[in-house]
Amino acid sequence: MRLQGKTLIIGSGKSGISSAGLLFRNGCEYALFDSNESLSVDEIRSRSEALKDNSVNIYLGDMSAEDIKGFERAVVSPGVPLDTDIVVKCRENKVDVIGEIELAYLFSKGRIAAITGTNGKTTTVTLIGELLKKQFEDVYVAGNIGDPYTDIADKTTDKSVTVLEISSFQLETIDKFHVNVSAFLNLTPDHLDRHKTMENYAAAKERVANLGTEDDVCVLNASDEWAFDFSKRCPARPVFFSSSKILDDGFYLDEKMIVRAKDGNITKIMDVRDMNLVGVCNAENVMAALAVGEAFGMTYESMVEVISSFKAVPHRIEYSGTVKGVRYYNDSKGTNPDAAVQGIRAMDAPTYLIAGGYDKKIPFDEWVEAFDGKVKKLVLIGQTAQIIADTCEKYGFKNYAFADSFEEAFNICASEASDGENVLLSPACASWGMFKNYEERGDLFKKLVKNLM
Ligand code: UMA
Repeated sequence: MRLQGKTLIIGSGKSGISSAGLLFRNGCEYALFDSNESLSVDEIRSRSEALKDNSVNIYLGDMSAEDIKGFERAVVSPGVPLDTDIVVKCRENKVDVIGEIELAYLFSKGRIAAITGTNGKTTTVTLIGELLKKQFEDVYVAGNIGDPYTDIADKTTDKSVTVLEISSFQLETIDKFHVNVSAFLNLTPDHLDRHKTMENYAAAKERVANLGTEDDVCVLNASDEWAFDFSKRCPARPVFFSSSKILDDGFYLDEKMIVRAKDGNITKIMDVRDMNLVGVCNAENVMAALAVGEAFGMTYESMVEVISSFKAVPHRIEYSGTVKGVRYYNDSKGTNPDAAVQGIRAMDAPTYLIAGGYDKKIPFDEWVEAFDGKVKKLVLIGQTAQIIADTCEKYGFKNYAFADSFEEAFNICASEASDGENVLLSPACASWGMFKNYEERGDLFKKLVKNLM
């Protein structure tokens, strides 16, 4: 497909580079903008065949209204807030503003499942990908998970099934994006520096099923007040799951058994103790995945086979080794207090916790309350260190220390923890400002554990 007119790609991260690749492969005209003027044009060009040619303009820092007027549309990377200068200028100059997901969708074929929610998206999306690969030949997994949708969109065919992890940032800039099966897993405070209120954040998440019809399915968590509330206005057919309620119609936990209630019948699907994933949050992820698989016509039997052998995804309460009887866990994906609560809950011994990072303006109260005698010592890093310390004081938790670097925090924990205790990296904050992303932070943790061995 060829898009009419010239496209301005905003952001030179993964999404921007992949968008350029998609437009390049399809013979479209485009240019790239990044507001970071300290970037090097040569370095950006070296990152993709699509940017090598000098005829592709790369703008850094700012753009004049005159330059902007020449574009038909702008494709915004998810990390670029919509109230930034460049986006405002595009709109003022009648340039259509869409996101990278929308661009990819214009080139996409086949059926699509899109999963959103504050926590559990990556595990759920990865598991759904594995389930669907058992039934379908041409399955793609992409999106916020780390592999941009624009990388694969033009490779899909009518027979493809694409499973997408979609963030609230990405949902803000969709327009025609219509998916066959969506899931809204949960909503807890996150990204409030950008969305400002929980209502705005929820509204962005709800867009996942915006264009749904009665022929589409939207999987919703009946135990989550925001997801459940959405069922009242969701245009797609809701299918519920719950870890705390018994449902007349839906997937729920009956003690340790995942069951499916439908048309007055109850089908036992699997015992959660037969899974390699731990914690209630993972039981919820599995139920959501089962509901998505069901919507694609899969049998419970074939799904259970896949689920039984499925292992935790990297950086999500990932066991990273034992040194001198101390067990190390990497939960770098605990990038907000709610996700990090799950990390603490999964610990079964006194725990040295490394936390802190980029300030997303989220309160830490519930997270500190979840320490519940399990956190023996907390070592704080990053922008939020003092804010977290103040919250600890409020709840009478005194055993915390500050570290100037990630390595120092790790060394404090490694030198003080003794046989039978745990060291957990579960920062309750994004890594931005100290690391490129949570993967880099988690990888450093695992490297430091290896160095001790
Ligand atoms: N930039 C501007 N102007 C701005 C802000 C940023 O030009 O005002 C530029 C930066 O200088 C940088 C580029 O934009 O060069 C970065 O773009 P980006 O932040 O959108 O990052 P990408 O590398 O494109 O990665 C994005 C997602 N990042 C964010 O949403 C922040 C990745 O999710 C995603 O994997 C990737 O697209 C592929 O789809 C990461 C994430 O942290 C994992 N997501 C958040 C989360 O999961 O909580 C939402």
